[in-house]
Amino acid sequence: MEGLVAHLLPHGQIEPSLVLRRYLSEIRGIYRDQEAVNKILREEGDRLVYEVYLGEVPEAEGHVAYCTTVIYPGTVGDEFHMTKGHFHARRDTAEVYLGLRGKGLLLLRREQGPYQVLEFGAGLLGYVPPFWAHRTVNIGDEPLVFFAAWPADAGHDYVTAERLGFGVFVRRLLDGYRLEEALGS
Ligand code: S6P
Ligand code: ZN
Repeated sequence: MEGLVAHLLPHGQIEPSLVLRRYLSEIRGIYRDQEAVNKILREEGDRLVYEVYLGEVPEAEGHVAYCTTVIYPGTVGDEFHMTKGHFHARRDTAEVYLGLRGKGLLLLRREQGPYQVLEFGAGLLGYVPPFWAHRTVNIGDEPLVFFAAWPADAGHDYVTAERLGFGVFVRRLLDGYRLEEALGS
């Protein structure tokens, strides 16, 4: 491929890019309160939780993949909107996040060992080391928007991340959030 310059638009979209939209019905398994999921689907219909604007780069060794993620504000029960979360299929690959807008948390965990919770958002740069699964949570009242770059041949393993979870639930409080340890993490 040739070099390119893409546009970063005011709401965080990249142009050109491939847009992935994650709706609640598709990612419902990440939420603890399935009754709350059912209630939303029944009363409001499906809900757009987050979007990914993926740069058009070959998934091949040597390339750097990049995207922006826009997580809309909201809760499901008392849990905040968040990404599905994943390990990289090639575990020895890292990733860099740059917060562009909003307020969030970066949840990290290894397959064995402790988890980590980092405050992340506009003006902050997050580093996900090799071997750590990662999930982002929007704990604010506006979209959480961030840019990410990672080795393009890393691949994504959602299955292991779903099976292990991230060790904590992030619950909304009137004036912020509370972390609640998940059983068996
Ligand atoms: C890709 C990177 C992010 C996420 C995006 C959505 O390696 O970590 O671009 O893909 O934030 O999260 P998820 O867990 O649904 O892929
Ligand atoms: Zn990743």
